[in-house]
Amino acid sequence: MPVSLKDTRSAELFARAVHRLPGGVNSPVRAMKAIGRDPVFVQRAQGAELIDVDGNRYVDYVCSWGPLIHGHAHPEILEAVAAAAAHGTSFGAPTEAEVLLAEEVARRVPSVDMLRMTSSGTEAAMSVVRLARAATGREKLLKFAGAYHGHLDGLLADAGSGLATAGLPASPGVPAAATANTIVVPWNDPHALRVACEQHEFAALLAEPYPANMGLVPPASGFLELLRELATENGALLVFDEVITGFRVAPGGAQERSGVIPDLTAMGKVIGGGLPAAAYGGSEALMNLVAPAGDVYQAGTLSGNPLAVAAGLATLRMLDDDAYRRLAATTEALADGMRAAAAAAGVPVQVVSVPGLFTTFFSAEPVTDYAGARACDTEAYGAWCRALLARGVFPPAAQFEAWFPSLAHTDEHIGATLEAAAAAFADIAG
Ligand code: HOZ
Repeated sequence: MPVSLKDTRSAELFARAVHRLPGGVNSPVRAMKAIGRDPVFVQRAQGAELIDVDGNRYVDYVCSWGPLIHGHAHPEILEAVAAAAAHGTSFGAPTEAEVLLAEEVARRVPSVDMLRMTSSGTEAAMSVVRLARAATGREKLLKFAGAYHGHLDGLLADAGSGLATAGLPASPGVPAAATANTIVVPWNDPHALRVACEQHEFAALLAEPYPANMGLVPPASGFLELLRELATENGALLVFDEVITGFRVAPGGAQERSGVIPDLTAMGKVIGGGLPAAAYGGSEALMNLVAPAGDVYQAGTLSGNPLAVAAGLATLRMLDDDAYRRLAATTEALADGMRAAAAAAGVPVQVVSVPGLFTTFFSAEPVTDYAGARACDTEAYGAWCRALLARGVFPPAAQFEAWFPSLAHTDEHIGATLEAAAAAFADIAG
């Protein structure tokens, strides 16, 4: 039974919203259906804290699902956006800041010499697929079960994130022809991967190098290396979707951390610093196939939008080695504390983390693939999340998502979170 928080301003807004917005929201996971309650409507946020329209304060671990690596309303980012806005909000013509951002990204991300900006991660994934098909002259794509690459038709098969949360194997409205060329393989299964590569000539092998849309399920040792090797052998391009991991798990993303370098990379979230921006990039040879340098058509009225570029540049410029050290320490403290709190309450969980991301799976067994993630006790996860919200912690409202600690989370936030988590574990154990 969904918990409707009667007589609250959130409840009143939700009652109105459902008449004007499907499910009352503009993106499905926000509805909090998967954790058995109605959504929280946000009034404002600062640093690591979110305040709802009823005045409740939460330590936020959604952080806009990843872009806010410096927390909410960081003064330097606000200043950069305000300065850009004062000069005009969109031109439909190039700006100096786009060149600076492209240079900064190319400096950080090993596979990227050139990039094209888009407004969302979905557009970046859609465009990178077109480019891979054009570059190889092939049509087939390999994706992993539980991976989510945005809501483009061809990649919605067995997808994670909101589809996993709703338990949908595919979305109605996607023509069979759109997924006919998509081969889905279980994550972390070298045999299935080899067999698929023997049977098909792929345009691209697509992977989130650290999948985080079925909860966080890192690659088994050697799996990314195998992916690289098989892509090359197959004549396919290796495409990493680093929309979540990019600029978060290391300055150059999961590819820098793992040392496995893809041919093309889709980026999003942190690159826009909380405003709508994303990008795809690769070598000069590949990227020069994109129009107008080449014939692979892709365009966007708000691509490289000056406000988003200003926010992205300010965000990246503050991400130095010390920032990555602090984010890793925060993540580790939270993950260790979650493990200890669950063990003390006798609740079987698997806490999986990489710097800047973690997931608490309600499972007695290690989770290594989508089947394992789907076997988790989502009812228990929902009950735990409701108990966390009641104690001032804002978790991702689905088992199939990652938690996003930020650089604004202090030791006090971590302490308060772990205290709430322990009490919430005790609640559900009881
Ligand atoms: N696609 C995001 C979760 N992986 C959710 C985006 C949102 O609801 O804002």
